[in-house]
Amino acid sequence: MADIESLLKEKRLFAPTREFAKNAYWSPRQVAESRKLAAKSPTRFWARMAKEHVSWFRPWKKVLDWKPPYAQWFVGGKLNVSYNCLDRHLEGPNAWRRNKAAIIWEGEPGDTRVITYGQLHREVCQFANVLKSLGVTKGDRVAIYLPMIPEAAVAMLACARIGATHGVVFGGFSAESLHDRIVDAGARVVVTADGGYRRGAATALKPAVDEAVADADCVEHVVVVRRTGEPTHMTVGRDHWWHERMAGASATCPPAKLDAEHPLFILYTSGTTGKPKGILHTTGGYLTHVAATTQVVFDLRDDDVYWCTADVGWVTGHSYVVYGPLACGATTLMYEGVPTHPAPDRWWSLIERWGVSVLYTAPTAIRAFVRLGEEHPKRHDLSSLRLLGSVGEPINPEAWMWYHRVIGGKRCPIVDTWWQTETGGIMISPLPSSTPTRPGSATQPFPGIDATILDETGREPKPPAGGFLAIRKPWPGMLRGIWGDKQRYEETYWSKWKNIYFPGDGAHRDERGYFWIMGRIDDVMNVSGHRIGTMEVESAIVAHEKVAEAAVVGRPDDLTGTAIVAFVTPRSGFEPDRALASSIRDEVTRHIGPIAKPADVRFTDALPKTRSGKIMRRLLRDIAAGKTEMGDTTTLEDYSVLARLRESEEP
Ligand code: 7RM
Repeated sequence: MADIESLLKEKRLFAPTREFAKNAYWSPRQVAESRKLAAKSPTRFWARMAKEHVSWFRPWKKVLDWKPPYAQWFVGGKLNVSYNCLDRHLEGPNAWRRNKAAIIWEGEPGDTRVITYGQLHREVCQFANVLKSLGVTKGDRVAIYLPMIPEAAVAMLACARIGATHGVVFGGFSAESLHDRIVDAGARVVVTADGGYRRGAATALKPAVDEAVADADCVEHVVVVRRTGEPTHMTVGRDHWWHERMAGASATCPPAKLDAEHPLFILYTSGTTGKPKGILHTTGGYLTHVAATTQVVFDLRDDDVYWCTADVGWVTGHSYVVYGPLACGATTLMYEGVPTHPAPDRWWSLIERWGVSVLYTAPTAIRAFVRLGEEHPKRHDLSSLRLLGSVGEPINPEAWMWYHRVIGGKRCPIVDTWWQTETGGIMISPLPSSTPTRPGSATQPFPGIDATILDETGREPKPPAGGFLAIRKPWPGMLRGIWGDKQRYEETYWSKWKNIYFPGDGAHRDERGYFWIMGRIDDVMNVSGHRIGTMEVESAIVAHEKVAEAAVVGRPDDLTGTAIVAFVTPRSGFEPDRALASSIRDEVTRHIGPIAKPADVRFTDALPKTRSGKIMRRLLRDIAAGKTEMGDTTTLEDYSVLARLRESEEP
């Protein structure tokens, strides 16, 4: 049952260039040494990372206290995340960073801000004092509901400075979603803005906050950043303008000396059923994991301009826009708006103008750019780029090759990084100086991460083979629980096998032992007894020259148990006709075999996605099965897609 067949045959291998290996933060020798140390003693390896990448006020007494499924890392250690991201870049040997850009920000309308480490430190201290003046103390929760503006990072770091636990809620979520998260976390303060810019227009945020807090008794104050300047209703006594409060705030605020296990943030992630889970992360282990992986996986150096395109409302924004890069003393770029405003080349223009050297983005964005055509990136000088990253979904080999050729100019290594909100940081990824990459594979676990594949009974099949992804040992960035729901934590992640973490993903390991993540296990289809990952069929379909994007699901079938249904978006300029449907089936047969040939090919101009770009296959399954009642659709990016999908049919 557990075997997930891998039918894709991707054999291309891209070795790191000698040039890259020579200059890397971790040379191939250091990679080999780290792997050796981590294999022998993961705790000694992580202790080394904690010493190298994090500054401590007081050293820990014990690296790991593991009472399954509860881990405590760096027990007895004291530190502060905001000190690590700011103060330590202003003193001692790194004092020169005071005037280095910490954040380069560009608003959608084209306004820009460059904030140095010295300035960021000042703003964070001031806002920490604003929070204190509103009665926020250590352990209190603060909700952050902001667009992609620097104040989002300032608010997060200010919470971290005084030991308040933040809960960032993506600015695209509705008032109802915001309400549920505020109430579940018991937030005393909400930090928001009048609005932000998206697709060329000012979109209001404050009305959603007013609605969300109307019957949320826990909320005492709301702080509002003025971003758009649109008329905004303020409730006297409860609501305060950010700029007014900041004007009177002192810029002196000593960082709280916090326990390594002090709660840093709660981030909500939707489960397959029921209400969203508040994933809890703490201080010392989390920072060690994200600082080390940022430095090593992205090969970050002081002269890099690093751009992770994720929103701060998503875990990637926490770990790899804010905490990881700032802990490394790097320059991190933030962009407020959509990739296609005012024109489809906005991202490439940003990269050219700011000299971005490391780009970290999601396959969904890459596929959207493939669809828009190469002429847009081709108009720009992208030669500043030296490393590319991918996260969020399996990247199909077709998109990988396009990223490599068109964006990376065939010279940049690509790190395909697998991880989750729950894991805190990167778990499986190439190390750019050393790992030969294969398009579509996240390759190998990071040192100190004991990842493998297991079957239902906990047996480890010998590669090449498929199975459930499993993490056998605790790691520093792991979630410490689900806020307020111990039982759900134990059941969701720790009940499949004894003392082994189950991420919910299926994976295949090839003859090199490389990992090929097949996505959520609920996305695996069983066709005539063959377990086929949706991702493989999608990869084959997207390899068709006239196809931009595809999502594949199963629907019940009397004969085969499950029949494959493909929802396909053609590239612009190509007719969605019968000839195309039939040549798509041929393409799948050629790449995988007739077993994977879709029974239905339905053309559509858009697919239902979450706001972080993941395809909502659950909804497609309902549509494919002809259901009209949909489950939870609150995370859907664009509601109108559903109606159009229901009408899509085989030509
Ligand atoms: C970082 C993030 C987690 C889920 C995870 C997977 C999928 C993420 C990859 C991937 C294949 C990857 N956090 N996923 N990265 N699948 N290759 N490189 O995305 O909590 O929002 O999602 O995303 O299914 O379980 S998340």
